[in-house]
Amino acid sequence: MKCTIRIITLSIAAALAFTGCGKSNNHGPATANSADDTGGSLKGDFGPPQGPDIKAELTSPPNVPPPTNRNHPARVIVDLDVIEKEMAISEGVTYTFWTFGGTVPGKFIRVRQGDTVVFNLNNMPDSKMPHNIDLHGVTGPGGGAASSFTAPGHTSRFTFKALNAGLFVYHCATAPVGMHIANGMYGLILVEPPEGLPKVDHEYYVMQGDFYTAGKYREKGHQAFDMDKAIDEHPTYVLFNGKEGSLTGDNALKAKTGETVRLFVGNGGPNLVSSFHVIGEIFDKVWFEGGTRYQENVQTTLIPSGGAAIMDFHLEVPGSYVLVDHSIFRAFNKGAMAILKAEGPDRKDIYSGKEVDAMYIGNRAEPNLAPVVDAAMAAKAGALSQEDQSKAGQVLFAGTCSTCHQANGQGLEGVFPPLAKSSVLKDDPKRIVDIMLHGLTGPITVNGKEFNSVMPPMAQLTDDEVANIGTYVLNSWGNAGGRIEKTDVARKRAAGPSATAAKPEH
Ligand code: HEC
Ligand SMILES: [Cu+2]
Repeated sequence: MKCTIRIITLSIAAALAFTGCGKSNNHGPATANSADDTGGSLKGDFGPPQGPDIKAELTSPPNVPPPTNRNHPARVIVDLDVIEKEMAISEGVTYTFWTFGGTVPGKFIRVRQGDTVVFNLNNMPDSKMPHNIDLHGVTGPGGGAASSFTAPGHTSRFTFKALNAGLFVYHCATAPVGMHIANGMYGLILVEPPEGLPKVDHEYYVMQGDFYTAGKYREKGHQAFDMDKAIDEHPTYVLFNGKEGSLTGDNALKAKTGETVRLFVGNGGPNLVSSFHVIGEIFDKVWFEGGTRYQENVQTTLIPSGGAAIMDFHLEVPGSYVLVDHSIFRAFNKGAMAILKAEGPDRKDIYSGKEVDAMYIGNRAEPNLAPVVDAAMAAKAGALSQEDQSKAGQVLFAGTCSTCHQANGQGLEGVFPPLAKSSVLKDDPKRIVDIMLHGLTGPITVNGKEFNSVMPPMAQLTDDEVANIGTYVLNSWGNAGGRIEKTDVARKRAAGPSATAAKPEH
């Protein structure tokens, strides 16, 4: 069977004679690439370690350690600290993460196939929990888990030989395992094939994870882990590198046109499978599932929970490329978005231009939510002013409403009604709350002109957000002023769709 596939491939390519069959491809069907050009290798023990011990260079995301550049197996010492710490998960939202090395995902580890890895796991004295590590690149029961179980203030050591090349996930496997992973305890270890990977200009480390907080998406303040949401697989956040905005705005990944970029992408889960995609790019090569073979010319690659993939692509056209989980609500409503910024001269022959990124992703790429956080802090201190609310509302309006009603509130002739000097809001200012929560359909006359279209409900907004947007709109563009309080919103939300809001269609 393998033989037949091989013959077909060859005959299409160049009508070559029946030669290759049998001597190669004993570990998978032939694809466009043969065993010779994948940089691939079989399971292998290349003998005892040679030369002096090497201390592994570990990097924090999105950085990747340099290639090992070795032609022999070595003894490599890995020192990894387990640190429990509070960090931002979104603007103005904190979460107590459990980490390998102080970041989510944990430190990137890079070794060579055949290396003997001596692994020291140090659990910080101020940790509250015991932890351990299961590396998917380990051959042996538990992947290191039992041997590395470490109480707070203790250190464990175990040694393994990296027999298989590939990109592997590691994670904590201490009970409750799901909770340890959901709190950020995962990372990647690359076991290079003996000959290394093809050279590229940039290598980056990106890892997806799903998070379960007691509060809603972007609800401010410190958020606790929510076990019920985790069991139900209903994440509040789906993130790259543990924080909304970790790879957008000033933190975007960078490259130049004419360069080749390699992404090492892992998925820590604990629950979701990622449909990983880069908007506006095609992966030239994907080492799917982090294995030895690559697929070519791929749009979206599936990365299972506890899996990884390597993708290479060449940059031709300058601009912002958006990395997303193409299960797309996760990108726009749960944070699964990162940016790769490519600089260089225009290539109008390949792409005409007209930057539409801003319309596509709204404010989600820019970490400019500071006024929103300020308003949340003020509200907490009991000193929220109408001014604070308006400033926060302006930022939220830009991200949520301006696509249709436009940044200047003028709407679009015949399609989206104006919010500026709105006659609807003049008659009933608080109706804006109903409209945001429940949407609006059917004929409506605004400033003497009739509209008959659909505004979808914006139920994903928190009560604070609705109050702030409403206050902003009422105090902008010649509207009559006034203020929407959070309690107004809570009341309307509890009351359900009123007569003024969208009615379900029958
Ligand atoms: C996807 C496009 C879209 C988005 C996004 C949107 N709206 Fe609307 N909005 C509409 C449409 C269409 C109507 C008219 C619906 C109809 O014909 O019944 C409307 C009507 C309104 C009205 C009543 C008419 C008027 O002009 O005063 C208000 C108020 C309003 N929207 C506020 C908002 C606010 C605030 C947001 C952001 C939270 C928002 N909209 C987001 C499309 C949108
Ligand atoms: Cu743990």
